Amino acid sequence: MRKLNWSDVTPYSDYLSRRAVLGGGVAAGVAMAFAAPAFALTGKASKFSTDEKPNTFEQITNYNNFYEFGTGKEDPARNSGKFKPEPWAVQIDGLVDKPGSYSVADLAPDNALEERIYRLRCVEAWSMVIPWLGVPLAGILNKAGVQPGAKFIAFETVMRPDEMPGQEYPILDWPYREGLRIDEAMHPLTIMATGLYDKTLPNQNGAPIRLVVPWKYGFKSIKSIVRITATDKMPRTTWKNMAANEYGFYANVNPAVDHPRWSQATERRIGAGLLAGREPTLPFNGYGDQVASLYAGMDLAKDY
Ligand SMILES: Nc1nc2c(c(=O)[nH]1)N[C@H]1C(S)=C(S)[C@@H](COP(=O)(O)O)O[C@H]1N2
Ligand SMILES: [Mo]
Repeated sequence: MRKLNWSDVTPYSDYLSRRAVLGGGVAAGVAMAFAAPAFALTGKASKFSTDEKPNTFEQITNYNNFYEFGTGKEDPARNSGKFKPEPWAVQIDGLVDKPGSYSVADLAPDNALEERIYRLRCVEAWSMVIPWLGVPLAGILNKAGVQPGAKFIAFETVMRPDEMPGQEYPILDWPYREGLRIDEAMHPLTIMATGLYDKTLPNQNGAPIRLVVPWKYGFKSIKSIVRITATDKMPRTTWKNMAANEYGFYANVNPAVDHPRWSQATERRIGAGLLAGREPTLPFNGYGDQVASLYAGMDLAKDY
C-alpha cells in the first residue's frame, strides 16, 4: 500500500483557506504525522538572511520542482516516499587535492549549520522565502582543496530510477546536472543545504544535500547531489542542454531579460493569496549589492 502523505489528508487549496481560520497549528500537525522521517536540526542565525516572512513548511514542501519525481508541483511530495536519502555519499573529484567519497556529516556537520532565510525565484516566475539550514559551499571546496586550474564546479543529482519514478521517462537528460563558475561557488551566499525550518530536508526538497544559490533562477539549485567536480571547462548543464535559447549557464535572476515565452519583470509569491498582486522581480533576486561585482564587464543580456 502506498504510504499516506500530507496531500492525501488535506488538499492544498483546502489547507490554504483553512489555515487562515486555524492559524496553521492543526493543519501543520496533520502534515507532520504523515511526513517521511525527519530529524531535528538547528542552525546559527546568519547576517545573510532576509527579514521577509518565510513561506510555511507546508507550502515549501508541497509546491516543488523536482522532475525526478514528476513534473507537477505536487508530484515531488506525492512520489518521493520511496526515496532513501540514507546512507549517502558525495564523490568529490576533478581538480582537487583530496578527491574521494564524503558523507553528509563530513560535508555539513550538524553543529556547523547556519540558518539562511533566502528568497527563491523560479524561472517560471513564482517565488518563495525558505529558511534553509546549511553550510557555505566554499568551506566544503576548501576542505577538498580546489586546485588553481579549476575554473568551474560541476554538480550531479543521483540516478535511481527505482526510487525516482520520473527518471523512468526521458523528461530530461538524466542525471540532472548543474554548474557554477568558481567565484560563484566560493561566494559566501552559496550554500549546501541539509535542512529547512528545524528538520532534515524532506525528500521533495532535495534530501539529503542540495545546492542553494539565491541570486540565480531556482533551476541552478540542484537537489540530491552525489557528485561535485572541479574542472577547467564550463560544464554541460541540464536545462541549457535542453533549450539553450531559454536557459543559460549563468541564469542570474534578471527582470530585464524575458524568458522567450514569458516576462521575467514580475513574480507571484506563493501563498500571498488570490487577491495579492504580482511583485516586481529584482535584479539578482535582490542580492545585487553582494554579487553584481562578480559580473563586471559581462553583458548579462547576452551571457544569461
Ligand atoms: N535534481 C533536480 N534539482 C532541481 C530541480 C529538478 O527538477 N531536479 N528543479 C529545480 C527548480 S526548477 C527549482 S525552482 C528548485 C525548487 O526547489 P524547491 O522545490 O526545494 O523549492 O529546485 C531545482 N533543483
Ligand atoms: Mo525553477
